[in-house]
Amino acid sequence: MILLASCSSGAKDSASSGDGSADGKTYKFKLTHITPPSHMWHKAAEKFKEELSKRSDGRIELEIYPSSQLGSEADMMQQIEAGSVDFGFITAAYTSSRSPSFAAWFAPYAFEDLEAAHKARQSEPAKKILATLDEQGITGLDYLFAGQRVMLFKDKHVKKPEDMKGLKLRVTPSPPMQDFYKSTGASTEGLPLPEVYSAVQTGVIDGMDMDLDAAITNKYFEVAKYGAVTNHMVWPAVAMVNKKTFEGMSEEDQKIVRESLAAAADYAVETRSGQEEEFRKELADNGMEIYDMDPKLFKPYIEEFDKKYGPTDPLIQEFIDSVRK
Ligand code: 3HB
Repeated sequence: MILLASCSSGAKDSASSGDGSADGKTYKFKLTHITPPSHMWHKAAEKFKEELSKRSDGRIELEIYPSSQLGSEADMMQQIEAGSVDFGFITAAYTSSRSPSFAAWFAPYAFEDLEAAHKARQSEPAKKILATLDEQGITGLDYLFAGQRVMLFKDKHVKKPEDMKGLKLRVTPSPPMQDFYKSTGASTEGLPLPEVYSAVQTGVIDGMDMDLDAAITNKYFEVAKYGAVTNHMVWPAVAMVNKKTFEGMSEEDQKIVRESLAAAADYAVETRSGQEEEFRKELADNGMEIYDMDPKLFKPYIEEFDKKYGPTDPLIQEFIDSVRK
């Protein structure tokens, strides 16, 4: 951390400034994430920025770099580890490739709704999972949720999991998410978001795992006829910070960071929870057939997931046990 300079992370020692803080430092942090400014995670980042400034009387500033401006999530995590970027909202899907216990979040049908997942983020297993980032020089701070995952299909009206057999579906390159689909007999393509539209349009894939936010912002209703609002998995971003930077802050400032993030996470979930009906309607108004699938139909696939992933990591088992009770 550089003192005084515009940081990633610049901290200005202004102990004599009389601003009433414990050590009076001024920070100019950088935060990176992959989503566009219209996405809930960016809005949450803006809320985080606003709260940091308000709670620190302007001492803690944040510059936000959305839309993968600083590279892929792999690049971003490297930058956070090295300290050239301070904060990141990184998908739990990518984070699980660096720290496998994050796969626990992809236990299918583990949460009644988004609020239940939001509450589970404060559970002991969820906190222990965040702490696994420690050994990489990163402090895992919190989780933020966009909507839950749904299934979009180009031209097949999939009514039960078995109907997915033989379909080629875009699923984020995260082993637990891909395994869930593969267990139904589908094959998976780990395409990044920007490649999905043309892949489904040209028939390279038959459908995709997605969330309603991204379905709307990317206009997938133009290329996929059917939308099953399964809400089968949550979609957390992991809020993380360079460990040395965070540990270099006073306890009081660390508390400001944590409380500002919690306010941003609350804002995201409250806003997003109230939008499901609106999003369903928007997709339907744009010609997509929106429907539900009974979660009970997925029971064997849920059991298969738990049986496969629980034993891979005691933390995953602990998390699954805590959410399935
Ligand atoms: C994705 O499906 O890859 C994705 C979706 C989001 C945000 C980021 C990535 O809503």
